[in-house]
Amino acid sequence: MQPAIMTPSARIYVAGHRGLVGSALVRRLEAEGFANLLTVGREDLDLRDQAAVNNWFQATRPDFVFMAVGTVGGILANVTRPAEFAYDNLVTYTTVVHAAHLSGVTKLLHLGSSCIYPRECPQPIKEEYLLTGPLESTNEPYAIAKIAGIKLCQAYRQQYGRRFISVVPANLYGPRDNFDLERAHVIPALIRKFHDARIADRREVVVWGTGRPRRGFLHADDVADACVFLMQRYEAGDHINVGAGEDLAVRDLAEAVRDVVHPAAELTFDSSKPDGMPRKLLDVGRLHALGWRHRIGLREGLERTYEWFLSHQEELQAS
Ligand code: GFB
Repeated sequence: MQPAIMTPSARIYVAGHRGLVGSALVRRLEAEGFANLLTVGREDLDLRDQAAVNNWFQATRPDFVFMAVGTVGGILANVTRPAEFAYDNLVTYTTVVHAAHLSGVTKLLHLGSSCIYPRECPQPIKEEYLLTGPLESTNEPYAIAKIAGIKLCQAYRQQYGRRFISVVPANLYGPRDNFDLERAHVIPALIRKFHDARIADRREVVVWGTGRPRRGFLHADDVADACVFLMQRYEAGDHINVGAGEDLAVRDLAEAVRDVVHPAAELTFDSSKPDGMPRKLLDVGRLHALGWRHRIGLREGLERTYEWFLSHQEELQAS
């Protein structure tokens, strides 16, 4: 199949443009000179409303869709709001994929998540391990919605010949992340905790869990770069992993954040909090074979994210 190339005048819809990945995609696409970016806020379009989504697609006629939208959060948010994570995501992926089909979108890219793989997966995790074992319980509803998104894309490919693809990123972080401790993933949560401790002239910082789980991280600008790359070149129905090909223990991550934000701090581990999956390191062999590699190392990415956090204090306090 010939790749579907995004020309500079292509109409490109970034669903979720205010989020971590969506905002990175908008920055990336604007920097590349794509002039017809389409975005719409939740106050103007409820993506869980199929009729409204159909009407919006018919009116705006996107050629390409980056489905970077959804209800997301860290381990605690997944445990406390499983119904929202299931309903919002299952319905949103369904409405967007179906409307994209009805309106004849040229190509759509769905963003999965590394939590779709079985809890006890061999590592690094290859794409073919999907649905080979039970999921991690702390994020099962969210993972099932993400898997449903992948299967929807495949079903519309199979039945209608649609060019709908899925990418599965590592744990993401970067500017515009959620720094609210109830909702945050581990990196923004630790930035917030070390920052607050530094401002209060306090040394102790509490890290959830045992510190032993291992995670692979990828900066939002890198995932945006990979998504644009794959939109232009990847035509297969199988989902594809996107990551840096490296992981580290939460303890080592906490020490790295400490070094950037509050070097005098001391770590305490609260093992009453869940660890989640023991390890999530994506195998990125397929992606590397296509010629893509990440650019932003963890230390640089943490520094850039902390700079963003410092320069957006007012915005973060208002939200
Ligand atoms: O980033 P995180 O919430 O997501 O947590 P998951 C990663 C690890 O960091 C877990 C530990 O072992 C946490 O216990 N951790 C330590 C902390 N301190 C903190 C803290 O202050 N806040 C947070 N949030 N974690 C999510 C899934 O899993 O990852 C989602 O629930 C999704 O479904 C997302 O896949 C990418 O990697 O455990």
